[in-house]
Amino acid sequence: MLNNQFLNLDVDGAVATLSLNAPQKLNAFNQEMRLGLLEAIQLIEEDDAVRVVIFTGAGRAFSAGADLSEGMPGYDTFVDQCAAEYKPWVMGIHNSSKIYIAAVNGACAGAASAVAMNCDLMIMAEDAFIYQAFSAIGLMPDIGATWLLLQKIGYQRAFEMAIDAGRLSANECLELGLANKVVAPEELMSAASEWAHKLSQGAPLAQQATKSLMRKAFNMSYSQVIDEEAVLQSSLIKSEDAVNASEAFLNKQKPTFKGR
Ligand code: T3D
Repeated sequence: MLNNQFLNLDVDGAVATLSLNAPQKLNAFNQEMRLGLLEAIQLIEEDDAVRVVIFTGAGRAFSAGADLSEGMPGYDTFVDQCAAEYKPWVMGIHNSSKIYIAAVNGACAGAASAVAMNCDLMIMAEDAFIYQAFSAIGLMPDIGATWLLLQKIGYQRAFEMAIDAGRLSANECLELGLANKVVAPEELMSAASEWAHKLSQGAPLAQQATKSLMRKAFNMSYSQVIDEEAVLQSSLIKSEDAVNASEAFLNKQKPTFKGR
């Protein structure tokens, strides 16, 4: 049970929805929210019934990034603050066995852009945008935004976005491959929920193996990836789910996956 005034966590079967909840400040990350996110992501990870997580923001924005009215309460340096209040839960999403879908409504600025890009999938409302707000206030991308932008949109575009406080509309995000889907604002949460429930019916072991390898494949050679795929596939091939799904295919039936 999560008890944090700046976060809502709802679980509906295999789908959890984690909402940032400080709409008056466009869900800017304050300290209590950041510490709550660490707790929320741990709670979700420990819940075996949850397969897919929708990460979104209450009100008219996903999040405006760090709460600029707060500074760094309790820390001398951002190195310490980042290590204690951002990195653990951001890496929690990166390493999670669950699928995270960012459902981006309205502004998604600064640190929040890193959080959304770090999710496994992204659905955006037509009027949403990703905003590299950092340079507008004399900062550089953080919380992994440098790495994420480079990986996703290439050096020239990433550099321009970073140094020129660039904004990408939802449709531009779709074209660039940052977003998977764009929908009407009023359909965002229903479309995210429908997608999440559909994914939660997929093969859990295959989904987990795919995420774990895709999250590290950029640091591996082509040859190493082929070998690692073969190791993971060897164990998937012998799983009850894969054996039953092949049988179901041959019998023209729909498979049911149990994660075994
Ligand atoms: O310090 C550290 O922790 C270092 C770490 C940095 C990581 C970062 O994330 S740096 C980037 C921080 N974020 C920003 O610089 C974005 C600031 N916000 C904006 O540029 C705009 O708000 C938006 C473009 C996102 C949306 O614009 P708009 O016109 O739709 O809304 P608004 O009127 O600017 O904002 C509405 C309210 O939210 C307003 O409060 P008010 O006047 O109604 O009382 C505004 O002050 C507040 N708000 C918006 N963003 C933040 C914020 N309050 C605190 N922190 C914010 N980031």
